[in-house]
Amino acid sequence: MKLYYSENSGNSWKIRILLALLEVPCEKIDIDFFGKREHKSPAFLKMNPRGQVPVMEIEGQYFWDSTAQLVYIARKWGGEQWLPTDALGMTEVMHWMAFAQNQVQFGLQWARGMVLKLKPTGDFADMKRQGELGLKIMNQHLQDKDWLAVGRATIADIACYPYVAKSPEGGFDLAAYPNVLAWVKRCESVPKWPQRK
Ligand SMILES: N[C@@H](CCC(=O)N[C@@H](CS)C(=O)NCC(=O)O)C(=O)O
Repeated sequence: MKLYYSENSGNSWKIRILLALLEVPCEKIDIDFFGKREHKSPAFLKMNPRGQVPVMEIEGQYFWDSTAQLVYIARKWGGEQWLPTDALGMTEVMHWMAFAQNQVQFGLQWARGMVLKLKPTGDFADMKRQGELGLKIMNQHLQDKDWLAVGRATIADIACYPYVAKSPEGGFDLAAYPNVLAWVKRCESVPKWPQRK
C-alpha cells in the first residue's frame, strides 16, 4: 500500500492521521507539489486524472479521494471504532464525510488556498461565505455533542479536522465558533493523534 501525498496538503493529512492512529504501515511518497508540480505530470495523471493528492495505491488499484481512502483504512484496520457497520451509524459518519467534501473543501480549504497562493483562481467571497456557513453549521451541531457522529471520534472528525484547524490561515476567526474550537482541541487530545508542524 502506498500513499502519494504532499506535506502542505490537508487532504493528505487526513490519511496520515488515520494511519498514525491505527499504526498501519504504509509507504509514503512525498510529491514535489510546488517545484516540479509532479501532481500534473503524465505519470501522476495516469494514477489520478484529477491531478491531485492524496492518491493511494491499494492492491494494484489507485484511489484518488481522501474519503474513499479513509473508508478503506477504517474498514480494513479500524474495526467498529472509526466507521461503524450498522446502517444508521454508517450513514451518520458519511453525512459528515460529505460535509467535508462540500463546505469544508469549497469554503475553508479553498479560501486558505487562495490566501496562501496554493490555489490560483476562484471567487474568494463565495469561498468565505461557504466557509462561514460550514463553521456555523458545525458550531450549532457541536453545541451539545463532543464529536460529529455516533458519539465518538470517527473518520467524520478526521475528514473535517485539517481544514477546520487550519481555517484561520484562510482568514476565518475560530473564536467566533467556540464549540468548533473546543472540538479541534478535543481531536488533538485523542491518543496518538499526530500534531501538525
Ligand atoms: N476531494 C479531494 C480533494 C483533493 C485536493 O483538493 N487536493 C489538493 C491538495 S490538498 C490538490 O492536489 N490540489 C491541486 C489541484 O487541484 O490542482 C480529496 O478529498 O482528496
